[in-house]
Amino acid sequence: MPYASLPKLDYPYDALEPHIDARTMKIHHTKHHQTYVDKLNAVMEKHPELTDRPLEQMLMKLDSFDIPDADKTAIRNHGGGHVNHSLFWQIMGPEKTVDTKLQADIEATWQSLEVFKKEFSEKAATHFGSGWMWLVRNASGSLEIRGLPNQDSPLLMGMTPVFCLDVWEHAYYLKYQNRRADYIAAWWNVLKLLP
Ligand code: MN3
Repeated sequence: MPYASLPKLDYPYDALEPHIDARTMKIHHTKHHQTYVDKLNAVMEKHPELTDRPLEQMLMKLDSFDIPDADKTAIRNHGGGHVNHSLFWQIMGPEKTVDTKLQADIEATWQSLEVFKKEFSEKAATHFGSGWMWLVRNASGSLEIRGLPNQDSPLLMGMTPVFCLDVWEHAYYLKYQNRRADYIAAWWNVLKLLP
């Protein structure tokens, strides 16, 4: 049994059209996400003593493991890639299933949903290079917008992921090319948690 496997999507690849196109979804899921799963499994095969641990717990305690630094980096990158994409597929959908508690928390923290979306969108549009924009809960439970590089998970920093937006070029380039801001604007339509 491999440590990790590619999760199935709850919707077909074309379900997020026209905002995210079917070809991007299929390549993103079956090629990019699968590669993170495969490379995570490859490093975990070297450490059978760790395989009874959930990935989230490993990312939270990565520094404490007595394994080579290169293997920690592989778990950070490929394990992060696996948990980040797994969450990304779940927080999107063809129909809204609004989390009213989350919406109220956002409105209490940012005054309004519009102010929050504007700040999140601007940070996502200007995030340098490959990475993700996150809504997280920090250690004291407050909501924060955080941009993280590469496939770094907020779990590495003791933060709890709420939702995330993939701003790697592979997430949007086929449809949007260099127009990352257009991809971000369209993405709010398929983030199912917020109206
Ligand atoms: Mn991606």
